[in-house]
Amino acid sequence: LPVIPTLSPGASSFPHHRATLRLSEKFILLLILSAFITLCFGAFFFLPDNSKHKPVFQRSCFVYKEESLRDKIRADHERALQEAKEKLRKSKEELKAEIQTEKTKVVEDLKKKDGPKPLPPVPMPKLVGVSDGDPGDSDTKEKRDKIREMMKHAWDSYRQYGWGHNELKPIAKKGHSTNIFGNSQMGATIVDALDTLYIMGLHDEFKDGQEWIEQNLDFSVNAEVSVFEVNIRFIGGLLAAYYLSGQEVFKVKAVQLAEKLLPAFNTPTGIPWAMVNLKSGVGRNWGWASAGSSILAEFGTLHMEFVHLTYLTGNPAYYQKVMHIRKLLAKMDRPNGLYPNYLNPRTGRWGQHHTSVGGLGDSFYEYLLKAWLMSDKTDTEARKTYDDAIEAIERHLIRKSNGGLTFIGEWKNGHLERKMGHLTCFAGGMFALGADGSPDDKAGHYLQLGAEIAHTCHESYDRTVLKLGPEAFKFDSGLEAVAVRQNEKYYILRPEVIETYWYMWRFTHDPKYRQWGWEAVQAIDKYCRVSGGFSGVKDVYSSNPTYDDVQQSFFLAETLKYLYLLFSSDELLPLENWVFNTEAHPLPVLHLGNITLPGSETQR
Ligand code: DMJ
Repeated sequence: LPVIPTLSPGASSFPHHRATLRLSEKFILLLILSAFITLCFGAFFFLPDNSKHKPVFQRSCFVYKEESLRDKIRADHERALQEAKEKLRKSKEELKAEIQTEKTKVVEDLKKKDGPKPLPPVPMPKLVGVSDGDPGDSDTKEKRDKIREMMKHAWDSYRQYGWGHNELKPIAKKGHSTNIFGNSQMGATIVDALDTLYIMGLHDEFKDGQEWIEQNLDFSVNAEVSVFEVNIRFIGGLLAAYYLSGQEVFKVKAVQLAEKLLPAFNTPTGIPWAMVNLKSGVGRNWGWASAGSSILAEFGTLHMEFVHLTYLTGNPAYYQKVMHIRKLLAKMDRPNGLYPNYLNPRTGRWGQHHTSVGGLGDSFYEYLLKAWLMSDKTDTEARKTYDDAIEAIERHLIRKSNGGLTFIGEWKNGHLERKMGHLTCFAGGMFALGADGSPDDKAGHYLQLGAEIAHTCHESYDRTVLKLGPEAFKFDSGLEAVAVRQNEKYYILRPEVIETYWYMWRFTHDPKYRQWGWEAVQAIDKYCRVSGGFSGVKDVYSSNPTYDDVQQSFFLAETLKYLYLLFSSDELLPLENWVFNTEAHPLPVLHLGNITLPGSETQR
């Protein structure tokens, strides 16, 4: 029998001249290592948090401080799962639109690599009436000073307690925001207030705002914002600040922001989504809107700002987007000649047949008229569309109450609801503004209609305890111009009634409009003013109102601006030369008879 040599145990059994391991040895080591890792992960994820063994494992696996890693992995998994679920739920068109958005983004990113292109020099339109607007008599001047002081109080309070936030909570004395701005902190009040500060001659405050914008206003944020609100408040606000002050920064910021809104138009029809994520460019609609629709007053309130953007940048895209919307609407059937508030951006079909001159419809009509005015009355297509729309509205929505008050109701599937919103009160000013140029020489008729709406809306203020108007008021069951439901009794510092007083004042110089405006100033100062700014109130029929604790940015952009203009001379921002966007940001008339906008050659 051959002698089998005995092996001495231990190290000598491994020849020490060998520097590398054999394959089988490597395999065993790998096995041990992976068993160890599996044990660590198992203990990490599957042992309950309260297990007494868990810390032992955690220590031995050197992952003692890795809690956040675990949470991150879990969150990533959940997010991926959620995204996959959402993708599955989406229609083919939506997915296509998303892919298009991604593509546009890649192209834009590539473009950006070459650095931002400088904006082309374009002539500044003729700016008339950027003046003090001294009203002349001392009484009016005193009243105007009071309004200026209110603006300062609103601004200073925001400066102190809400700076950089979108809005202010004047009671809690801290920042505030709503879903229209997503989870962004974009200083909405600063941008919205700039031109009011400028017009009022509050130069230090204006400079402060400008500095904040230069240093902080950044749109590369992962926030899902309302396209409409961002357009009217931010783009409108920045453009007006640019035209008034001539400071380039405002133009540059407006254009940067506008680029971020463009992906919202990547829908099967070109009707934009209501919301867009500024970072990803993904858009969607409000969950509450009928049949997944976009809203008439939202996609129909882009024209003024977008035409100015094309003018200032030379980029035809803005002009083309809004003209595309106009053309699409022109081709559609309108029930009873009316425009429903809802339009589905996937199918191009109307949603519910509801028509309103208040919320959801309002500024669509306003922008038709203003597109015509802003083009130096050359955009006759817009004027004609406005005239036709108003004619149908008069026929179906405008009525006189038993008590003789003219009101504009809400059309719901062929039935007229005898209710008017505070928002609808802007229409008095719109009718007056559109009087000149109306068909069949009906100028007198429309000025009269404006006066009647102003009167009705004043009544809605006068019939309350606080002399401030409710959100909505009825005209039936013997009740006229008063709110019936508790949730329609609030006043949130809205401007529409004062806006109408101002337009009526400019066209008639009837002293009652200044008197009504002054009543509103006194009521706001008495019931809405608090040490931390101005707040909305929850019930205008209660002598002891509670506050809603929000100082809306439109209070500074619109309410106080219209009041200030009401007590200024007509030389300040004449209506022949300036058109106010729906957030009261003045934009100069573009003499489009002499200018060809890029993109317009192919459209007309
Ligand atoms: C403003 O943001 C604008 O006037 C908009 O058109 C609708 N209403 C609010 C203020 O009430």
